[in-house]
Amino acid sequence: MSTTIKGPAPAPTQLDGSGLRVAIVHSRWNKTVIDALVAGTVSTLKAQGVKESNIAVQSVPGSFELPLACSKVISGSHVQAGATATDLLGGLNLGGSSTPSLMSPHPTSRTATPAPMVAAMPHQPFDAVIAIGVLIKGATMHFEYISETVSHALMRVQLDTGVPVIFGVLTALTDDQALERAGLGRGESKGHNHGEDWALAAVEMASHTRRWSEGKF
Ligand code: DLZ
Repeated sequence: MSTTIKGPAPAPTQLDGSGLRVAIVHSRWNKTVIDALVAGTVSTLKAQGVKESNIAVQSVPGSFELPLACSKVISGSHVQAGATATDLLGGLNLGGSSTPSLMSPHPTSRTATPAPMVAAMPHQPFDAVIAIGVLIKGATMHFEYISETVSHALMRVQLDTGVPVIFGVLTALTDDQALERAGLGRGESKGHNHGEDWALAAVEMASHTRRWSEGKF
């Protein structure tokens, strides 16, 4: 039996991720730990009902790159959703216009049925983004500067965009601390994969944000 009082309590209501679209943006520094965290995140998202086709995984070199990447992924998904909506309307040929769409693989063969590529295009922006990085303290001040900057910047991205950005950046003082937080501990206990918690936080915050945006409380 666990003796710790740490950790998140379960969400007060049942979570349903089936209508959500989620992006994972991860760095590639300390890849062993990153890979385990991303795997834990993806499997818990799926367990919460998020469809595999609605999970996008993008990578960047290091944690310092995460805030800009998250910001661009969010804005790009709005562009993508807008383009899909416009193209679908074009595909329906409502106004009788024969102007071909640039997004169609077969622009001249448009009929009332949208082309397959267009039908497969995501039509909704991301409901949440999970930023995953692993910072491990070294001999210099790099760790302090990057941890501080990235934490503030990720908060800014979520407040500026209104899209939940889940803070999946481990700031570990040792390799062992990082491994334990990815369920890869070398000691008696393997620890706990924090990616699972981040996935739950993403589904909960995405659901809340949608509801709150509609004025429902
Ligand atoms: C440079 C650096 C160092 C020293 N340590 C880490 C780390 O532990 N985790 C991490 O994600 N990234 C590290 N980086 C790379 C920076 O985040 C960044 O990618 C580079 O400084 C280029 O902007």
